[in-house]
Amino acid sequence: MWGIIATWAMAYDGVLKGSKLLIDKHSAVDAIEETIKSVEDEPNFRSVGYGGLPNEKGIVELDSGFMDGDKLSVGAVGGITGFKNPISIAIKLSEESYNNFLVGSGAEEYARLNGFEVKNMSTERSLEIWREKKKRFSEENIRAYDGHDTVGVITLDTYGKMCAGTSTSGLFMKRKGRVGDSPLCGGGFYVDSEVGGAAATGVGEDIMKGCLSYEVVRLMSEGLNPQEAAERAVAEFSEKLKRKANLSRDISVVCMNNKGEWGIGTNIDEFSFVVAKEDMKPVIFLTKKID
Ligand code: SD4
Repeated sequence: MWGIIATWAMAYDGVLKGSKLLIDKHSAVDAIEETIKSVEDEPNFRSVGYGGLPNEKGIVELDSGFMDGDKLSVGAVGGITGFKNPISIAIKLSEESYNNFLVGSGAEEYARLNGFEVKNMSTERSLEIWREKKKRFSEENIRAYDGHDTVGVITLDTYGKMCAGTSTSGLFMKRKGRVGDSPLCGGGFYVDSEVGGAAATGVGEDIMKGCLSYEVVRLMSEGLNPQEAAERAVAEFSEKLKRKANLSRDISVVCMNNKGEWGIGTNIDEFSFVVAKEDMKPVIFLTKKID
């Protein structure tokens, strides 16, 4: 059995590419890299990779994380600028014995030393969105940080290996140096091939408080099926955040177990995600709240 689940409809083409690799018996690592790179490379997806949402200074700072569920190895970059594919750098970092999570100039130096492709990740469009927002900020009191999505992916290969990965430009107009949940193991992603994996999207400041991806995998390890695990983790944590901190911001999670069964949890009305499996062509799903 092989399988992929990914957050947001923008992952569809990437999931197609990743599926082809899994059908050809490539590894879960290759499939996740291909899937996420495809989203990073598309300038029209404005919250991931090339053409991503700039920070308050107009700079595209990117976060990405990767985990190998066989070895439990993790690699991540936070606030990296000027490199084409943060996911590939995160994967490379997961192979190191120390220094697995690098941020800012340290991550950039590592990428340079290891020959990763340099690229200005701003586009005319991303700068235009930023200029427009800046202007409106000074004219009216609009809410910062709207409009952000992370690609979060879980892959299962025909050998039973599972991986988890994320990539994002984070919250729009975020403070310089702000790092969200996406590169945080346990928060933005988690995977253990003996159980399954999960990846999150939404407001990182909230997701990280619940170690949400780890919690979903933990619930699966206790015997819940993926749908029950994802639903329960998001519902219970959303309720807790509301009760303790009066917070009710966006949180969604996708997950898959090592049999290729999948699930999602969300506290928003419309959440899209993509699933492909050995016995199922890639499908985009959209949740719809029924009152
Ligand atoms: C972050 N979790 O940087 C990311 C953003 C995101 O849907 O996923 N938005 O906080």
